[in-house]
Amino acid sequence: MKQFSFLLCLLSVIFFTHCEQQIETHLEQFPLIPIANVMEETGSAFFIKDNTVLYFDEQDEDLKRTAIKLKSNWEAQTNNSLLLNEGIPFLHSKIELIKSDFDQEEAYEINIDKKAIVIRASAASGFYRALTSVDQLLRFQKLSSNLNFLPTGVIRDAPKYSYRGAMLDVSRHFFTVEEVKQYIDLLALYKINHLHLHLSDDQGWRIEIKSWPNLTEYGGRSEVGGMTGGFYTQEEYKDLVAYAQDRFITVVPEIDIPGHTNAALASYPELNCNGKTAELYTGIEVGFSTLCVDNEITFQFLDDVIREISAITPGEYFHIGGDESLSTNEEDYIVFINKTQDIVEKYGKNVMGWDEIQSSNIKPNTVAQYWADADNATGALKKGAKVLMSPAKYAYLDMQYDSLSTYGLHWASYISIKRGYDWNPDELVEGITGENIIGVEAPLWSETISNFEELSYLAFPRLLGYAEIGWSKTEQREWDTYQKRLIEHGVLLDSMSIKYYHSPNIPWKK
Ligand code: TNX
Repeated sequence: MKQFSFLLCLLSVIFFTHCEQQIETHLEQFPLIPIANVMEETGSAFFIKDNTVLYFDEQDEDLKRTAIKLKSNWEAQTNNSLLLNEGIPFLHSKIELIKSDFDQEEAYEINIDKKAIVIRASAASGFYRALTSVDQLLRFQKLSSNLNFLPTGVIRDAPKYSYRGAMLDVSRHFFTVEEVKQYIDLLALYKINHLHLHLSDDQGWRIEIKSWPNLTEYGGRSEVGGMTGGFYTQEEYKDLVAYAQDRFITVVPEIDIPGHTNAALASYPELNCNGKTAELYTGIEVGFSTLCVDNEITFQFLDDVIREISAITPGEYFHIGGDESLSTNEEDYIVFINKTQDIVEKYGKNVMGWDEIQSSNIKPNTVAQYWADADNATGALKKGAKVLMSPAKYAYLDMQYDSLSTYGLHWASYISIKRGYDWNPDELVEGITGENIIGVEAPLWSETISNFEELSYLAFPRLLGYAEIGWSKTEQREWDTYQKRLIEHGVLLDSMSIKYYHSPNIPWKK
């Protein structure tokens, strides 16, 4: 019998087919994060060989773009070449990209059988999300030193929410373009599709405004604890936006007004009610600064800032902050938000703002970002707006894990990895459910962190949980099975040299 199968194998080698077909595989056990809606295994293996051929319609730009990405990732992960629409079909195994109808742009399906991998989606973003699943499959196979095959079966997947975001505060401490790009790569791996950049605050102004150069020349020089700071030129910002866009991540710029404006007030005396420049600020108090509603120039300033940033921002949202304006009186606050939303509209964007903005006459296309006050969130709904869920008690990446955490604050809560994962946006605030919620965003304020390693400590691994809350169906989410997958992602993060927080509550692999 043995001799017979040896002979058979030899014969099949001669005829270019494979001998390894006996391997038993378990696609369903793959630790995908976010977990897919459907994963069904068929138990065999697709063998990864040199010269696999990727078939796609070259007339279709979405498919072309997908093919180029898949080729470079496949070759980097597997060390095997992937040919684009060339070679002899029945000699080589194949991958195929096919446009099909799906209800959602980001939906996709991956069919793996012994001879072929077929990826279907209706849009480039759907194909991209499929590629990140393939990427995780390849990475985990590699980690198990089995990267000569992939398990067969079907993955059918689509996001729960259309908006899955991460916010990074680059004002309290500045993060370089390279650091932000590194963060973007990781957001992409977990199917996050929005990066909200908190570009201005009391401690520093971080984006070049050509008509108001002192904002960055002077107001960009400070940060919490000192005078290093930094800022992005418009060219650098455009580069970041393009880098994110290439990963189907939309950048949402935030200019926080009317409070949180000390850096601007320190840069231009005319923005202050008393006409005197403020001092640069390097502490971490909030609520002491405000723009001056009575100065005509204030609204010229806002017009210039919003015009310049909107012109280099392809995404639909402009975030105007609006939080903790404790030094602005209520009437002035309402004037500020009302006038500023008109400017945002004039430059073709939709307003996003922290939940406080609902006290003004917000428009139905506004998104209120719920962080602290449930009444504000429901108030926004009454005005026809939608809500983005960022509850500080569950979703703030800058909250400490526990009282021993090296970095972070704890004014809202300690947020263990489990607490960060184990909540449901649809059930958190009475009256705010499904269709009122555009999605989930995990903000990372940077009072206590100043470089990528410190950022990683707070963001990882909790960010993976927010990615799953935003993408996966509630019925699919369950802490015990999530924890098992998370442990595998600990190994994956290690392999990428990402220093995540090794919570002692989780039995990580050594
Ligand atoms: C509250 S959340 C703030 C930020 C701070 C953060 C620290 C929000 C809209 N405002 O200004 O950085 O707490 O956790």
